[in-house]
This record gives sequence, structure tokens and C-alpha cells, in this order.
Amino acid sequence: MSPPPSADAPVHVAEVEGGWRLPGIPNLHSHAFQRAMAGMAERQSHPRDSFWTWRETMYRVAARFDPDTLHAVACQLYVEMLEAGYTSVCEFHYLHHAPDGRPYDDPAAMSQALVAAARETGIRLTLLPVLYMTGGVDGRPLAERQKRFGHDVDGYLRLLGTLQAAQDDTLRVGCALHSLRAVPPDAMRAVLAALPADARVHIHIAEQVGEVQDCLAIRDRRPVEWLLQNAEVDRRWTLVHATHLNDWELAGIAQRGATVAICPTTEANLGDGLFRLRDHLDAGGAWGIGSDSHISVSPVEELRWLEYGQRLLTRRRNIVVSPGSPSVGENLLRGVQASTADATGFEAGGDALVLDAGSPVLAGATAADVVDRWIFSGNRSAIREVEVAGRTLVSEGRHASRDVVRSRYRDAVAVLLRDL
Ligand code: NGQ
Ligand code: ZN
Repeated sequence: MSPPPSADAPVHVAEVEGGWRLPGIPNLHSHAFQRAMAGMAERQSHPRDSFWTWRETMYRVAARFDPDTLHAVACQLYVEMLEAGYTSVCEFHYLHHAPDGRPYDDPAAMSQALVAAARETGIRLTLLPVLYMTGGVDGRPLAERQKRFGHDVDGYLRLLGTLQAAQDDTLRVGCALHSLRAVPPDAMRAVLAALPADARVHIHIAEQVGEVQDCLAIRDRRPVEWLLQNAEVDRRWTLVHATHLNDWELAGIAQRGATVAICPTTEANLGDGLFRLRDHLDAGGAWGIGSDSHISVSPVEELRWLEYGQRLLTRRRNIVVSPGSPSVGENLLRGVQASTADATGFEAGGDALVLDAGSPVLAGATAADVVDRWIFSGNRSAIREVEVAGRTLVSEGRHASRDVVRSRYRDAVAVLLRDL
């Protein structure tokens, strides 16, 4: 692996005819199917609603998908991502089998639906098939609704092998461990030992206080502490959420060079807590953003709320700054660029978006303030064009397939939500 780009490198902002050209933004964490339930878990279902009651709603929707509906929903989502300025996506994919847990005739059918959606819409895809084996850190068996997520180690490695053979310029295949709740230690070791040396590894970790407590009770270690002591975590690793960290864990993540995928809107929506961003930056830690459950599909909103969370917490302003670099917007974009290659397997800077200089939020902008203006003002997208791997996919703010994709999505959602 090449050395990581410095988080102090300049952000490449170029003035072009009628606009401002910036590097594309990687989306480090997505569960595509959850796009179909965005906004549908916002009614009380229990006197003390939580992440865990939300998960029950999510499982009900997850049980409805087949390869066709997953493809239709993923196409809609990827069009929305591209129009919003995300040029690559890490898909943390665990809806592998039929709802009763039996593999499809083609065991990779659900993965292939995501690959097809990425190819059709043009977004770069880092596909992360998820290993999911148990229903809790105590090793209990999968619950009925989790059966379609499950694999044994051999079946999982076969799936990975099939998908790796299809890798090309816009498709990378890595490995995801769902969480310490879902992957027993021996299985984790077996899978990690079988991966190609450059494979990226993503894992959900320490998102909820409850899982920190369970891990302490059963493994006598906090989740990140356990992981750092039991796996060779390094720059190939992306830790998703990592919300609840003590000082030792925080320092360890930065020192190993792992990226933290922070998903500010989902973490807020699910009541997770706030990532210790300022401490992580001070430790030299790498980070990026993900839209995760897709209640928002906008890098602007993720980055804005990443900064705002810290402002609310500290009652200060302009938190993500660095010596000699006072622009919060530029520091945010620089952070995201610096982790791109390590987290996604794609080089940073290959893709671009062009902001419309005629957009009211950018009136009078200069190279020095255009990024701040883009991220911190208004709600209407200022994106005019998006290019991935040399192809212009979005022009005048619209993806070329927006209409077809949208009508297929409506039909798919009607099927998915029928009598839910
Ligand atoms: C997921 N999502 O896998 O979709 C999880 C919820 C779980 C987030 N953690 C399920 N945001 O963690 O068990
Ligand atoms: Zn997730």
C-alpha cells in the first residue's frame, strides 16, 4: 500500500467554466436495502424506543427483499448518491439468502444485484459481503429473522472467491465482519487468515453502550479493546461507528492507522452517541463518512452534522480545524480524501464533482471559501456534474437514468411494503 495522503495536503479545488471542481466523495458505509424504509421507523413502537426496537422494524423490511427488489432499491439509492456527490460506496451487505435462510440457486444472487446496480448507475462499488454467524456476543444461534444473513466460514469464503473474480476498475471486493456480536473469535481468525493481503476489512463496533457492556461481561474486554488485542488491525481496516471509546482504544485506533467510518445522521437517528472526533483528530486518526441507513443521502449533511455534533457538545465553534488551516469545510474534505484509498481500495482523486458557480449559495465565492460555502449554507444541492472513472454520470444535477430508475423503485417499494 502506498503511504496515506496527509490530512494536511491541500484540497484540490479548481475553478472551471461556470463552476468549481472538487474531488468526489467516498461513502464508507451503506446498507442499500435500508433506503426503502427511510422515514418509516419514526413512530413510537415501544415506551422506551431504542436502537434495538428500530432493529425489529428494520428486520421486518429486510425479510421482504429478493434480488429484483434489492436491485431496484440499490439503483435508486446509487443515483441519489451520485447526484449528491458520492462517487464510490462501500456496501456492507448481509442479505445473502432467501428469507428462510436457504441459499438462492446462485448463492451470490443478492451480491450480484448490488454489482448490477453499481454498474448500471456508474458508481464505484467496494462490495463487502458480511460474515454473520451468531445472534449475540455470547454465541447464541441466529434468530429467525437473522437466518438469511448467515454463513459458515467455508460458504462465506466461497462467496468471497466468486465475487473477487469479478473485480475491475470500478469494483473492489473486501470483507466485512458484521460485529463482535455476530462473529465468533475462531471464525474471525479463520476468515482473516484466508484473505488476500490487500483486502479491506470493515466491522461495526462499539456503536451502542449495550454492546460494550455485553462484551465486557462475556469477554472481559471492551469491543475495540478486544479487537485490537485479537486482530492485526491496521490501515486495511475500517471501524464503523466506534462511538464508545476509552482513551486507550482511541489512541490504539489512530496508532494502527485504521479508518473510522462515522455516520452522523444515522448515529443521531438511532440514538448512538457522539464519536470523539476532536480527540481522534488530535491523535492523528483517519476517518470518513457513511450514509449507513440512508435517512439522509448527502455528504453535505453528514459533514455538517459531524461538525455540529462537536459544537453542540463543546459549546464552541469551528472544531475541525488544523494548524495553518482555519477552514472547517476544507479540513472536512481533506479528512475524507485522506482515508479514501485505505478504506475503499480505490485511489482518491480519480473522480470529481462540479459545483454550479451560478448557485445562490456560491454567489461571490472564491477558491478560499467555496468549500465552506458548499458545506455550510443552504439545502439545495449546488452540484452540477459528477464524473466517475472518466464518465460524466450527472449533468445539470440529474443522473442520466433518474427517471427510469425512479419508476422501477416505486414499483419495488409497493411490493416491499404491501401489508407490512
Ligand atoms: C445493520 N445498522 O447491520 O444494519 C446495523 C443494525 C445490528 C447499524 N448499526 C443491526 N447502524 O447492528 O445488529
Ligand atoms: Zn451499518
